[in-house]
Amino acid sequence: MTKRATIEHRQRAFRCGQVAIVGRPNVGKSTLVNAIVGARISITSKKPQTTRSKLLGIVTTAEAQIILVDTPGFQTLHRSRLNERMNRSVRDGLAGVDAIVVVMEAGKVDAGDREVLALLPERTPAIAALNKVDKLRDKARLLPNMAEIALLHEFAAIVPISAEKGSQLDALRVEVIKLLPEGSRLYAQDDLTDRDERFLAAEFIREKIFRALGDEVPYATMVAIDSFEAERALRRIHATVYVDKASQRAILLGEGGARMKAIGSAARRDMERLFGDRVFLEIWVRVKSGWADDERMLDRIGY
Ligand SMILES: Nc1nc2c(ncn2[C@@H]2O[C@H](COP(=O)(O)OP(=O)(O)OP(=O)(O)O)[C@@H](O)[C@H]2O)c(=O)[nH]1
Ligand SMILES: [Mg+2]
Repeated sequence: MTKRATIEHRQRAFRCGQVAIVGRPNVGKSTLVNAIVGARISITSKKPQTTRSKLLGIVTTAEAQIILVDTPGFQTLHRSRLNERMNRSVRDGLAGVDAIVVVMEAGKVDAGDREVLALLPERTPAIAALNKVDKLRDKARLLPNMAEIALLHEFAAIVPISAEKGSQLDALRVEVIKLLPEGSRLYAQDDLTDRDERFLAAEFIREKIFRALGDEVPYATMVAIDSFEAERALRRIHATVYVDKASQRAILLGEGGARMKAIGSAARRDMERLFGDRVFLEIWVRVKSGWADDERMLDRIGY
């Protein structure tokens, strides 16, 4: 190798590291993870507290492998074993990462954002991603907003983005890669996530429930996969959706089971897209009061 080639090689040393994505509920963390990874692996909805547990989103380019740690939004309102686990998942997500991306909504800093900023470990470099710029009517608010945020924490960069529209994601990725240590990749080139198909299947069902129903039922819902069999080009999946009360079961089923059927079809289409094979999906709905405080159930789901 000539001297020049060696220098170029050094300049282009491969980087690999873990990046925690944190922020208050509903700011668009999971949408951002999906947008950077380029596949829908983390479920999203208009409702807060959609993500319940840590999940990795992995993206490998010619120069780096970025391992994104999607976390639940930090919970301050309700108390249950599930919520305690969700907060633990945020704290665990922050521990031992190489960098942090704090997602906030462009144009405002609220009390929830401040609570998240207070959790940031001092030594880990952090970037502020100001999401949903597409929603910000008065673009003149952006500069003072960035100035305000610069005073709240020592950020390596502050990048306004739209995870949904895909704007400024390249700029964000460049800033993220700068913070990663040199090193070879930890996951295979084409890995998208650390979670298995079983977990993702349960999550797709939960996503459709979050999207289809009001403010009560999604939070009273948990999805368990009873069996998951891969035959040639077919996944045969049996799932149970648990709810807290009989009234919620009736809402979820809808007239003649129509609502649950629509939820199942939508979830199945997502599974087929991600798994690349046909899916046979059967879903039962059962009542199990107090599941959110049942440690054994939470363990079984992988929350
Ligand atoms: N207009 C707009 N909406 C966005 C953008 N990014 C995310 N959203 C929407 O914001 C809502 C919340 O997105 P999620 O990705 O589920 O948010 P989250 O931070 O992961 O939420 P939790 O997991 O509940 O903490 C969804 O309805 C998204 O479609 C964006 O850039 N612009
Ligand atoms: Mg989320």
